[in-house]
Amino acid sequence: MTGTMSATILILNGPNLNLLGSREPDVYGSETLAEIEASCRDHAKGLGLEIDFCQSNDEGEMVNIIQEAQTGCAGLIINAGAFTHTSVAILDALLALEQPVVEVHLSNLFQRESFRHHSFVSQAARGMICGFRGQGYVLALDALARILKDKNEA
Ligand code: CA2
Repeated sequence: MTGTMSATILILNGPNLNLLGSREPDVYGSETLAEIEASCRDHAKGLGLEIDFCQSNDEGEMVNIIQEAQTGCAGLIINAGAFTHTSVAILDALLALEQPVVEVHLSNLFQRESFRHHSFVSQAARGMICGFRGQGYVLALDALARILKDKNEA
């Protein structure tokens, strides 16, 4: 990254995350996805980063979005929703991506059903933040900002 242009972080959300705020606030928190996006925008500004925030219910579309992230973004934050536990296609797309990936989940996966304990995404991620509800996205932005800073200084 050169000059005054700031780096863009892609924040990709998977299936059903558009429903946030409406049901299961005890598991996922009461914030809507739009409110989480607003906190991310606010926090990213303080870090000197731009964000591109999106959501898809479609596995193939998520693969396309991850492939497109190879150009034009400096890092990826992903909450792949239920595809976390099922999708080798999303894992393969993430493994092909050169930019750093941070995985986020609203809920603490390890306090939930055993099928949520395994994540394909984790195999391609620098790290995972789970259990902090919407705040996890802000923590992931801090983690990526540090990774990018270290990379630029190397
Ligand atoms: O904790 C997370 O962030 C999850 O990625 C959320 C996924 C779930 O399948 C993962 O195991 C963990 C589901 C998101 C569904 O969100 C809803 C929100 C409100 C009402 C219904 C679903």
